[in-house]
Amino acid sequence: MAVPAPADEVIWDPAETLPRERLAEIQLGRLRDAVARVLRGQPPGARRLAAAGITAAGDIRSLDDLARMPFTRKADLRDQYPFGMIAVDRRRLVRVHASSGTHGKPTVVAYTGSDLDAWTGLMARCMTMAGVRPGMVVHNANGYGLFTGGLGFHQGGERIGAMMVPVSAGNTARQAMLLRDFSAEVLVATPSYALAIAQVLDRTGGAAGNAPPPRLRLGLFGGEPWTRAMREEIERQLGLRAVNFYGLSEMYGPGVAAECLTARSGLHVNEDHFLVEVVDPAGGRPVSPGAEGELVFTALTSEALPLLRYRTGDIGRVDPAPCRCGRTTARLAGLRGRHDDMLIIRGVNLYPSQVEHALLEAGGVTPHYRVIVDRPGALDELTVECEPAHDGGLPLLRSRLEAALRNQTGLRITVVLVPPGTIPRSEGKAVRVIDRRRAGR
Ligand code: DLL
Repeated sequence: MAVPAPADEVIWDPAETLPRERLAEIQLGRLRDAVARVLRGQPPGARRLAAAGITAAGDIRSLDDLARMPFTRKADLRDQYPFGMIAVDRRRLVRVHASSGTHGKPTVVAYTGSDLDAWTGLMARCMTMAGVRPGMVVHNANGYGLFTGGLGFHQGGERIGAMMVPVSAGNTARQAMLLRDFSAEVLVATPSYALAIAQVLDRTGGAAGNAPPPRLRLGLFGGEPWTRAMREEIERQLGLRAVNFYGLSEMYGPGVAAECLTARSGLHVNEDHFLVEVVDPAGGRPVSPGAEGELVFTALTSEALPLLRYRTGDIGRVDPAPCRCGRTTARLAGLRGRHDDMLIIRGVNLYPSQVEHALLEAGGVTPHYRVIVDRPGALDELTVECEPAHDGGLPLLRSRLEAALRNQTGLRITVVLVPPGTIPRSEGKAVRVIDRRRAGR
């Protein structure tokens, strides 16, 4: 049962509150269109559909037919680098973006004019749901360039009628100055960069009485996994309310899902543009409803890059329960990072987010940390580097952190306390894991 939206809730697009049956009708129509675009313009996708017995859009009779379609993977984009998966005439493309790959070449994505318009609308929708309103000053510290986090938020904010400050990432001391001088109300950044900015504000403010910027009240953060404890830390340091944004370049960029400020409990998926499935990362079979697994998205509206059943590698859950904000869309929960980032240490699965959770819950350290994996002999060894928040009591702090890590992960992990400021600060997506096993050192 849908819940009526609270009187002060602003809904950007009626699609956010549709009855589920109406949403499913729209999804089915758009899925057929997406299949038609693949059959017409994306030869590798069309071949795979044909092998699964789908040669015309009319072969899709219900949303259940999605399960008949083969998956698309990141490797398909890599094999077809840079433009082989683009389904329209190259002259119709008006923009490219890319995400830095772990395998050398980036993953390249492209947009037609109508794709940009749809993406901008989705960002306006998500930013509205997160509390951005016309006239607000929005400081965007996501990198402008091939990363979708810069221009994605930029376009969405402008469409709302907010005043976008396109600072981009880097030069952190200047970020602090501009945040204050322009009276920013909203900060957009990756969570790890938000922390780096907070640190500079703290250092340059303090006695002058101007840290953090007094009007700052909202943070739109995403692009990398972050724990609840990290959120609390960022909120405490910057004096704002943090809202989680999720997306990936292959599905336009940010704007796939975001939290509403009203509940901040799970990220509403824009299901009229993206079909979401959750599958077992090993076999690809659907998990039982509400269970954790790999998120798989189908791009329903993209003209340039209609990816069907795209395996994101991201682990999370989908909660279909109606939200008290009045939206009827399902919500992503438990986002804990990419399956590829999971370390297997002496047979135990470990996500960097578990380390983050243990460290911040235990307290006494700054929120900057690195996980170092090494194999000095026959067995893997894990070291966590972190910075003490205060002087003194270091041996005690160290054993307390090691106990917390052991409790959280079941593994014996050595803690190395390094001088404050030693852990490299991120300006975008933080690199948390240094794996020395494969490097041959
Ligand atoms: O990171 C798009 C984005 C920018 C989303 C800014 C939100 C805010 P890519 O560079 O292609 O696109 O990286 C996508 O980042 O598959 C996840 O692994 C990870 N990721 C993004 N948002 C979150 C999040 C952008 N809120 C990849 N929580 C995705 C956890 C996230 N992981």
